[in-house]
Amino acid sequence: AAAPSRRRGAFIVFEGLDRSGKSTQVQRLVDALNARGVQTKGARFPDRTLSTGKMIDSYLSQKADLDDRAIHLLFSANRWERASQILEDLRNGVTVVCDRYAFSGIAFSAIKGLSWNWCRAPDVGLPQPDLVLFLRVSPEVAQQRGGFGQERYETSEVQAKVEKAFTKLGQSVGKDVWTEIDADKGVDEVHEEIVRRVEQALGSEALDGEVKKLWE
Ligand code: Z5A
Ligand code: MG
Repeated sequence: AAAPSRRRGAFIVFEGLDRSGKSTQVQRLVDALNARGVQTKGARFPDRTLSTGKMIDSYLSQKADLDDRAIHLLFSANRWERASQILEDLRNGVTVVCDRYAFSGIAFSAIKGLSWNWCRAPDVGLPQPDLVLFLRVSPEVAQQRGGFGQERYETSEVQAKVEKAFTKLGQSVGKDVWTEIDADKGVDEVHEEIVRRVEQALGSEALDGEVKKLWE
């Protein structure tokens, strides 16, 4: 007998500024989906456990300096190191919820003056998210969640520029994929809003077809 047709998993990405609550909400969503029987795994970028991740970690913690282009390519390579695993999980019906992705890659490099197209090129062809949840936090609220850490990019100047770049990225991928979430609210309220949006994505016909390739 023919095997019953099975829908693939959904690829859900979280983006947002420092302390917008991405890691908190990724964990909440992974737990909530698994609890209701939707097999789900978490992922994160940069993945500091991968070989490229060790160099990225040295750069972010300001132990090492790298050329702007070199670090950009490392962040992209870090995603490619994980891409085949993500694709395999999605094809096996597992939903993948990911903390940051290529949009962070472009935003943080473009603000240094590298061209938009140059920044985008190495990520072309990666698995395309079915849904990007952009957690929008206001600077005042982020400030209340604790001061900036010691890592590179953790300054209000950088965060303000990155915010503009994210807005442009959202406009470039379209409203069916990119959704903004008001992340000034409490953890539970934000989680509920996310679950509503994710339920729509899980019901989409897109999950009957192949995973698309980003920007191809
Ligand atoms: N980067 C790059 O340049 N290129 C790339 O390609 C990629 C990344 C992928 C490290 O990222 C840096 O790498 C990052 C971008 C760059 N630089 N910056 N900025 P990371 O993911 O390792 O670090 P991060 O995400 O920026 O920082 P974060 O502090 O982990 O933020 P978060 O995950 O969004 O927030 P959180 O840990 O869930 O929450 C922060 C605190 O607020 C915590 O105490 C929570 O308990 C609290 N919280 C969370 N939600 C709420 C609500 N709703 N109310 C009240 N309090 C809350
Ligand atoms: Mg985080």
